[in-house]
Amino acid sequence: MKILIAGGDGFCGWPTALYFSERGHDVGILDNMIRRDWDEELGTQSLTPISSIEERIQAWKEVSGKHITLFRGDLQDFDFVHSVFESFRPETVVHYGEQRSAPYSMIDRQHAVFTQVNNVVGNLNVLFAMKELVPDCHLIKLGTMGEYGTPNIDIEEGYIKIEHNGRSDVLPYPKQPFSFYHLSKVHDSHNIMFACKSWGIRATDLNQGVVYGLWTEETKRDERLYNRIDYDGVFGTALNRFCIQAAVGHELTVYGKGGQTRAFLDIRDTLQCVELAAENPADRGEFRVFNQFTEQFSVLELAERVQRVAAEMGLQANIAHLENPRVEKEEHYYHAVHTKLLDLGLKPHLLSDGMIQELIEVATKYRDRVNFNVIAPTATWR
Ligand code: NAD
Ligand code: USQ
Repeated sequence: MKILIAGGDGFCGWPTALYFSERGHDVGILDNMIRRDWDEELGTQSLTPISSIEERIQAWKEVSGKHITLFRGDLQDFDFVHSVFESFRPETVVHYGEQRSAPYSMIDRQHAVFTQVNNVVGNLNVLFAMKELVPDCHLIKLGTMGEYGTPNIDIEEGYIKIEHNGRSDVLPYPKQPFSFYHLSKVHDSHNIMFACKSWGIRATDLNQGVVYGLWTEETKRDERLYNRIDYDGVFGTALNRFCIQAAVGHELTVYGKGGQTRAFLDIRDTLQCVELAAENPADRGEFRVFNQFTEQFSVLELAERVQRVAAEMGLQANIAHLENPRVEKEEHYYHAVHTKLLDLGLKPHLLSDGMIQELIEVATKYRDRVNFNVIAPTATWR
């Protein structure tokens, strides 16, 4: 399969590129490396040292004998996107290439506008390039479970049957996103659904939960292949952050009561899910939605689990209940359906104490790279 990974230098994209390359697919990476600029803007860096994209691709060639093609440029630039699709002619596009931090999108007007323009325009450019150049190509778009918010009813996979005044229809599930970032994903979903209906595009929207973990079989193979992992208050996500905090002796930063429940998955399952979607493409004109996660946890439950594993390792991790910088429910009903990927054959890696221990060990190894000043949350929703 010719597969283009947009955002292929990122946390999910880089291991995905290696995973498909290892399995014999012809892989292209499209990325403008802007994620690395945001590290500079925020005064932070990945906990693990990461090589430049050129070094990464060269190292992969040396380690595996396999070639990955690099397209360095901005998804917002349609001439660039057009030229990539014209020369590479992908059969599958995995689209990770967006600004993905909710706090980053809430810093101020400029960051909110940037996030929505970057994400919505980039995604539209992909859709137009597909329509014009590769109409049979399958778009696998990374969405988010945060599109749905926390309704007081079960969350279905993309659609819900509604009865109203004696009539019924299957309609897109109501959206109550958590941030301007999450809203950009809702806009993307609507644009993709419309393109499928109007142009016969095939698309799968993967509404992914919070991803934890670091290692995949491929990224472990050489130091130059290491993946990035974020711990700062803007890009770091709940479980990864707690493990790193435990390792460096920082209190575990639970926001508010910690009853916020979210959907989670291991990064190895991100790759498995994307592979399952790629091997079982949507039909022409079909807009499929899969809820991509394996388990749900409350934030406090995760902090307590990290605290217990850390204690078994001889580390004392205290839990702090910080004033919540976000506007979100801290106690709520949460039950999201997630059967479609299991039906396709997903074999989940459920959260284990071993995974938490491994993350704490990695963070201990790289503790000198941690800047304590960027751990606290800074962006507020109010
Ligand atoms: P990341 O920030 O590590 O990677 C995103 C990559 O996209 C970066 O390498 C960045 O340089 C690139 N990019 C951004 N805008 C671009 C543009 N205009 N042109 C070209 N490249 C651009 O993010 P990630 O954690 O790997 O997330 C990947 C995708 O998965 C995102 O769309 C995100 O919304 C979604 N997702 C992530 C998580 C998670 O927990 N990490 C959870 C659910 C959904
Ligand atoms: N939280 C804490 N303490 C922290 C960090 C987060 O209590 O130190 C809480 C937040 O308040 C929130 C929950 O943990 O209630 C999740 O926050 P997060 O930062 O781990 O994740 P989120 O902002 O939701 O975003 C991440 C990714 C995003 C993806 C989303 C999936 O950055 O790209 O879309 O997870 S989901 O959560 O399903 O929307």
